[in-house]
Formats: sequence, structure tokens, C-alpha cells
Amino acid sequence: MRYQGREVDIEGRVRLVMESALTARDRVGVQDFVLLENHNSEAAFIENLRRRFRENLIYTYIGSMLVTVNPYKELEIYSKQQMERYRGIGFYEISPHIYALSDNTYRAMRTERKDQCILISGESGAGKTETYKKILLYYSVTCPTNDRMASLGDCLLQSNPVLEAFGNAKTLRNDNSSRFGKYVAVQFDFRGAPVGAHILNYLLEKSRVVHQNHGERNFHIFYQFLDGGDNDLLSTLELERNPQKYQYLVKGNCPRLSSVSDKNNWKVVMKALPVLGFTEEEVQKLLNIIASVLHLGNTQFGEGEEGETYITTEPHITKLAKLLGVDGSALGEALTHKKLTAKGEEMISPLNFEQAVAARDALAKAVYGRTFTWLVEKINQSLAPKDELHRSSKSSTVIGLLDIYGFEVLQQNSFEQFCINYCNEKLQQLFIEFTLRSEQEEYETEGIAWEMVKYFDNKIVCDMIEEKHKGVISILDEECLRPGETCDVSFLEKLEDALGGHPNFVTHKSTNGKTRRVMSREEFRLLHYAGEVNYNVKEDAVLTCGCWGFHSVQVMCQSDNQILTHCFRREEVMDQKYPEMAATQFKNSLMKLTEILVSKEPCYVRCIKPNDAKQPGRFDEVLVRHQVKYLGLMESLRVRRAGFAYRRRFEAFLQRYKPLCPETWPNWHGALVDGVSTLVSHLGYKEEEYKLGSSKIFIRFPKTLFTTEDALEAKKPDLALTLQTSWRRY
Ligand code: AOV
Ligand code: MG
Repeated sequence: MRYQGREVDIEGRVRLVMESALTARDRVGVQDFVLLENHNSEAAFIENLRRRFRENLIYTYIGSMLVTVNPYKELEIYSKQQMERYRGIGFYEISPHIYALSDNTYRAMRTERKDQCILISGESGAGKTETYKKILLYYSVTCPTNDRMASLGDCLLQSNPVLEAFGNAKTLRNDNSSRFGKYVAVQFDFRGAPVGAHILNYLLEKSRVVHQNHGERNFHIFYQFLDGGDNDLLSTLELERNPQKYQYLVKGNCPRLSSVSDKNNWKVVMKALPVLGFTEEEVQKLLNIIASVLHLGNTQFGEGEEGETYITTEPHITKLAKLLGVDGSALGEALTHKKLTAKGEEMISPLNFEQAVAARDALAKAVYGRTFTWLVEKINQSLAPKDELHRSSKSSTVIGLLDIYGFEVLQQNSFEQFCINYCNEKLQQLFIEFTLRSEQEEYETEGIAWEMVKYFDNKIVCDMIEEKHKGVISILDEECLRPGETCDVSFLEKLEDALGGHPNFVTHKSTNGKTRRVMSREEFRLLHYAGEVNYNVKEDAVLTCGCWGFHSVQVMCQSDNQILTHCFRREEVMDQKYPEMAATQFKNSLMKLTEILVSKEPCYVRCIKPNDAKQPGRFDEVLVRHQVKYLGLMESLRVRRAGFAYRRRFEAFLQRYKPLCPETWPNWHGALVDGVSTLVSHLGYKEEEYKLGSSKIFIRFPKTLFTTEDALEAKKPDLALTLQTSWRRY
């Protein structure tokens, strides 16, 4: 009896079939799922992934989409020699690789003069950021150079350790988890040389600055600094090496990472900053800010007899104020009092103990979060095109790379997890729009006989979150605008009123069969495309209204630290307007991102996490199956299998291949469809190889087109550009 490549003997013991007895295909599986014999079987799909994973073949295609499984170990497949192998080679002529996809995207941009984007998705720890870095590396090594290139490539690569130091952290799922999302647009000139780049960053998980779950850490930079900073520097900033001395670093009880050295990474970051154009003074100010966040966390409060709050760490606050470059007593007051302006008059009232703690934490988050934004702006300056010509995007084309934070479900999920998961939801929706839906709609409009492939459309979840007036975000906004102590409770009530009947929304009141798990009264549950998540509204910082707000901003904008005055603007205080609510701000930034992505030719990398233990060689089938399901990989395969690899408008097809047929050469005067028909019958296309729609020809197999291209090359060598790129899309 054979079972998945193994032989089971009578006693039921499993004996491995001799490797040599297996054909190569049995051993390493197929490199494109389209070639699977049983393409409807999820088990066959997963088995193929497993076989390849076992052989360290972490990349597999579904047509033009790349699926990767995180190996959790270094593989010898990213060398310069490997890059050379993939350069200019057709997608299917060589084993699947992120370099092949990068190269193909690059050539598509060049031959079609069209902007491209590579969308990397997958859950937390699946390998998105590593993939992103491999793509960048490939471009910086293989693209033609110009004067600017040497420094641009350097800046792009050097920006990674800096962004990761400030924006990544150890979580339970990933030792180097991105706690912000990024879209990086690399701009190329007409010769295909990179001339500039721009990073858009998305909502940093600021709550991590003041709190970490057990087993997690704050952002890397704090530990790197304490471990790697030299003695003089630390003593000037009055810092101790031991991270456990800092309230903002002890919560997760996890000061060290086994996988990386904070000290070494500190050196890397300090080397990278000057390359990115940070002056010595700026670095100094940046470090002052990092130190001040740590000191802020150690600021303690006491409660007086009449309930007033005062700072108990008095000498310490002086030091803190000095580091922040602000007046000590003003800072002390901002941490213990709120300031409101009513009818042009300023009123000051004391904060109670809890409010003071909240004000302190809010200040720490604001300082860190805004500094992070400043950092990205600063990096963008060093990446900006130097040439006037390239400042306007018309003269160049772009490859955009999207590396966001992956879908995650924690023990306690708050506003930030909501944003992270919403962002993933949105990306999934884009994928559905781009591929599954538009692909199938095209067959319909072209009148090609087609049996619709069913898929789960998560638009229903996106709508529930985004909808005006009754979506989660607009209700959240409304609550944030209404100052009050109990907004968390009324927020839940309002959500319940608006969404109680929604199939993807659950509270303790409305569980009715949608889920079996018990829920508390302080949470609501969303059934996301990738799984269920309970969001807790209790003490969510977003819902505690900005009582600290203007007062601290007022103090901070008088700082003599230029980074802080850049981050905290006087205008903010003058206007005294509530800033756009965080949730809406995030929603709008995602809308803009969607617009950017839609305007480009997309391709996808879908990352899969093989186990939750971050271990090499372990392939947890249940976990993988779940991801294969929600990433819609089976549906993608079905659409791809049933579909056509290549399509072209009649006129374009005829124009290109007319030299191959005496009747269409040099010009065809009849109807286009007849011209194409004449041409393909002359070329000997078989019936199953192609279909004619109302305006386009659809060719099923890449091989058919290769043969035609070869014929063209033989006849007109000058005409035969590498065409693989144009059938790359679904
Ligand atoms: P993520 O970006 O998808 O998670 P990462 O790209 O940070 O995940 O990958 C997590 C870890 O997996 C890395 O730190 C590496 O140790 C390992 N890894 C991933 N890809 C590779 C590879 N190709 N080769 C070797 N090791 C790899 V998150 O940012 O948490 O969503 O928010
Ligand atoms: Mg990441």
C-alpha cells in the first residue's frame, strides 16, 4: 500500500520508500501548481508544498503568482551568482525564485513602460519583510547603474536596518515583526536604472512603546542602544545598561533575543544613519529622544490627600526635561494637569492618578511615533531623485513594493490589531478584485465560455469596517469625538445597534450560532477573512479622549530639540482643532494606497508560515491548510488552470505576428477577428489552445506562444523582444 510516497507494511509500520526509487517529480513536486495532476485537491496542493519544503524548495508558482514557505533557516540561494542566473531568463525556464519574479516585473516595466507593483502578503512571521529585502537586493545588484545609483542602492539597503530598529519588535509570532506597514516606490529612468525611491509608512503600533505582552519586547532600538551604546554616551544620558531597569521595557519580561545580537545591530544602525544623510547632531538629538522615552516611563506619580497628583521622581523630571529640551516645570505641569480652552479662556485642572499615568504614556507614544515619522521623512530625503527631470514622475516608471504587518490574533487585541487586520483585509480585497473577479469578468464580457470559480469575497468585511455612519470606523470616530469617561461601553452599544445582525460581527449578545466561544462584555468579535479576532474596547487608548493633548503639545513645540519642534507644530496648538481621528486617518491612508496600487500592474507573493515555533524543517499541516484556504490559493489555481495564460487585443496580436502569414502580411484589410483567425490557423493552433473573444484572443498555454515567438524571431530577429512579460498576468 502506498501512502503519500511512503510504504506502509503489514504491521502498520511506516517505511520510507528509497529516495532513489522515487522519480524526481515525486521527490520535489511540481514547480507550478498548474501542473498538478489533481488540481482540485487541497491535499495534493499541500503535499506538493510539503515535498518542496522538505527539499528546501521554498518557492512554487501558481502561474504568475509566487507562493513561498518560510524555511526558518538560511538557504544558499540568494548569492550574486544566483542573481545572474535569473537575469533576463524566462519565468518558466528555471526553478521558481523571488529573483525570477523580481526580474520579470522589472522587464515588464521596461518593455511595457508601465508601473508595476509587487504585493507581499501572509500572516505575521510568514516572511514578507525578508521577501521585500531580497527584492531590493536583487534590484540594487542587477540593475544598470548611473552616478546616482551607487548611492541610491546603498541608501535603500541601509534604510532597512534603521527602519527595522525603530519600527520592528519581537512578538510571540515573529522575533523581528514589522510593527508598521510600508509601501516603497522605486523609480527607474528610461534606461532602467534606479533614480530615486520613496517610502510611505502606515500606522506604527505605538502602544508597544508603553506596554508589551508577556514574551514580547518594545521596539528593537531601545535594547540595541542599551546594549551597544558606549559607556560615555550612556552615562551622559544617565542610562543604565540593564533593560530591566526601565518600566517601558520590563512588561514583556524578555530583554534578550536568542536569534540576534542587539549590540551588533546597534553598530549596523549607527553606521547606516550617516549614509542616509543624518548629521551627527541629528543622531545625537535622536538618541536624546530615545533616552527620554525611557526616562519618561520611569516617571512616577503620587496622590495627595485631596486627590491631586504630583510627580514623585522630582530630580528625574529635571533630567527628562533637559533631554527633551523643554522647561522642567512646564513638563511637570503638563503631566499632572490638563488645559482646556473655553471661549478663548484657558483653564487648568488637575489630573487624577490614572489620568496622569495615561498622559505620561500618551506623551511617550506621541514622541516616539512622531519621531518615527520624522525618521521616514528624513530617509525619504536621501532617497529622493537628485535629478530635476526625475522629480516629476512622468519621465520615469515605478516598481512599488508593499510590505505590511501580517494578520495577527493576540491574547488581547486592541485598536492597533484592528488596524493591522483591516489593512490585511483590504489587501486581500484588492487581490480578489485584481485577479479572481476581474479575470472571470473579463471572460464573461468577452463571451468566452466559462464556469465561474466560487471564492469567498471579503468585500462584506471591508464594507462593515468602512461604511459611512454605520461602519466600525465611523462609529469609533464618533465616540472619540465625544469626551466622556464611559465611551468604551457606549461604543460597544452603538456597534451592537449598527452591526448586531451582520454575519461577520459578534458580541456577547449576538453570538447566535456564529461562533461557539464565550465572549466578555467588553469585546466585540470580527470574523475576518483569515480568522476570528476578539477586540477589547476596555481602556483602549484610542477611546480615552485626548485630555493630555494640547497641553503636552504646547510644551513639546517649545523644545530646543529640532526633531521635536519638527514633530510638534505650533499650528497644532493655535488651531486647537481635534486632529483627524486615528481610525479615519488610517482608513484614508489605505484608500490612497489602494489608488496607488490599482494604477499599477500587480503581481503577488503569498507567504506561508510552516509552523508556529519558528523552527526549520517543521511543516504543520493544519496551520498550512488554514493559510492555503484563506489566501484563496486553491481558487487562484482553479481560475488559472481553467483560464488562459495569455491574452491580447486582436489588433496588437495581428500587428505583432502578421509577418508569419502571407495573407496577413503586410496588411490585413478585413475584420480584425477574421485576420486573427486566418493567422492562427496558418500557424496551426489547435482548437483547445486558444479562444477568440469579442475583442481579444486568449491563448491557453505559454508553450503555444513560445513557439509563435520563436517563429517570429527566426523570421524577424529585430522584432522579437522577450515577450514573457506580457503574458505574465493572469
Ligand atoms: P513577516 O514580515 O511576514 O512578519 P519576516 O519576513 O520578518 O516575516 O520573517 C520572519 C522570520 O522568518 C525572519 O526573521 C527569518 O528568521 C525567517 N525567514 C523568513 N523568510 C526567510 C527566508 N527566505 N530565508 C531564511 N529565513 C527566513 V510581520 O512583519 O510579523 O507580519 O508584522
Ligand atoms: Mg514584516
